Amino acid sequence: MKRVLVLILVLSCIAVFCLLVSCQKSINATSPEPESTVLLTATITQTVTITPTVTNTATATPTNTPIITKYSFPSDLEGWYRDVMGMGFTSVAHNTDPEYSALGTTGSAQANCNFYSPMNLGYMSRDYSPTINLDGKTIKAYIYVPSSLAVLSPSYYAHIQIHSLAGGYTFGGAIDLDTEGWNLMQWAPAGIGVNEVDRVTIVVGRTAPNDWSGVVYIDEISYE
Ligand SMILES: [Ca+2]
Repeated sequence: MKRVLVLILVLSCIAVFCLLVSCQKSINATSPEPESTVLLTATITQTVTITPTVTNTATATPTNTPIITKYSFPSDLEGWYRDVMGMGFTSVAHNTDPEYSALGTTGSAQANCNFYSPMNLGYMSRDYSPTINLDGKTIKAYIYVPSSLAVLSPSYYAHIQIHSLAGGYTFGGAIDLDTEGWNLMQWAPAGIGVNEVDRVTIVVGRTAPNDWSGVVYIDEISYE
């Protein structure tokens, strides 16, 4: 009888042991994984704005462009053009023939002319933007008169004309084109708008209906 009780007790212990092992396995199976250690790396970007130091060196803004004191036309028309306000000039081209270049210089402006009513004026102009200041300046220009023009009576004339928004059109320095060869016209403009000139024009015109076609040359236009 004792042997039977001992056997039962041993079997019971074995059963309890097995039960405990089984429970431990179950607990391990449902336990959460240990939390990971997250390493947070903060990236700090710093934007640095550098503000330059501004030194105010501004001076008065000029209202006029620097004056080109002389147009000698060595290689082109230097901004001068046939102005449709005076269509007696049918075109203006660059001349390289030294015979028709004033004062022994190279090149001149060649104005091709056809004067017939109502084409009584020929204009060759140059525009300025910004304006130029001709106050106290003398404008000079040479014009070559061919014999066919010089013999006309009454003669043709030439003069210098300026334009400004303030003063409109003003002209001076008129000469009669009655002498063959190079002729000088000159004029010291004055009055309203002379310090803000936006256009200078060399004008050829006539006062009588004596038609003429041919060529005049213009050279050495200066503001001094
Ligand atoms: Ca020239």
